[in-house]
Amino acid sequence: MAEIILHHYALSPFSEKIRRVLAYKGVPWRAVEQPIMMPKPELVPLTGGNRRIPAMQVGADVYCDTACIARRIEQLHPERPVIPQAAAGTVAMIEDWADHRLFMFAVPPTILALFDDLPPGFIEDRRAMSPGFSREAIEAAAPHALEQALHAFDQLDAQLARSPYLLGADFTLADAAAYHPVRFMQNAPELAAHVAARPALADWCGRIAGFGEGKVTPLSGAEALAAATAATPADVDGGVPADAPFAAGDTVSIVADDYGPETTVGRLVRMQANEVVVLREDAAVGEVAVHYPRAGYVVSRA
Ligand SMILES: N[C@@H](CCC(=O)N[C@@H](CS)C(=O)NCC(=O)O)C(=O)O
Repeated sequence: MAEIILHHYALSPFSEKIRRVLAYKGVPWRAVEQPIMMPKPELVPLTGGNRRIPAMQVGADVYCDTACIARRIEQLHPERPVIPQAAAGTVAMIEDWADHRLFMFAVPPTILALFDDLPPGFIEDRRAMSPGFSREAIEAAAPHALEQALHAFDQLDAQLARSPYLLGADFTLADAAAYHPVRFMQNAPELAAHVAARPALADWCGRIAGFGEGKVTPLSGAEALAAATAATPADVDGGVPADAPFAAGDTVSIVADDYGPETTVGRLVRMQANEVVVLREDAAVGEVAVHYPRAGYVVSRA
């Protein structure tokens, strides 16, 4: 089986969600360090447009969005499951809350606290993804966002006082999703104090951090592109059901419904309840299959 290549950067909260899953499972992976801002010339040839981090590559199959990435990892490496079958729906609902709601509460206070350490051009770069993103907007949003994040911390703390992980005795993807916004806030000492003040939440963070960095070895962006060029898409079965809004072979475009206007355009090969897959040709890497979750993405005829 081709190796798992994660395109990430250290500070990326969503990458941390996936790094925790890989570390928990003990799955070996290769890490490509991507820039924190555009341009990303060793990522975009793989995704066809999407700049968001992380992206996972397995040969010439490219998985965008952590919801899609986590489910493919679980399929490839079912040992030490993080999406137990009997709780798959609950996991997905907590994941959606954490990735979209808790994360959006974590961003303003954390960015404000770290503002002076941000690289030059960061705000302008992120404004291209989220119109209106500015220091003034962050300052205006931060008090309410922090209050909401602390309310979520209280809920997590109360639950974790009753069970080591959110769904019981074992770590699941629900924990990975709820952990990454909390971990992101811990980068600011004044926000980390809010975690430390909640004993069950702090212990849970310590347990998840304690998985360690996992079996990771670095890979250059050029090597990752070469791996895609050398491979052919392997995860493209499943087809498109007759009642789907598109037919196999239709050219469609895929774009996130929250932030980041970049689109991926390709020929539809799979459209299932949870996943949409297109094939596209790229001058740099040849044919690649690009995978997205259905949830959170708009698919339209290109
Ligand atoms: N829903 C996406 C969100 C990904 C996301 O927002 N990633 C951030 C980094 S943690 C990002 O791409 N920021 C812009 C960038 O890195 O260029 C997922 O689950 O993967």
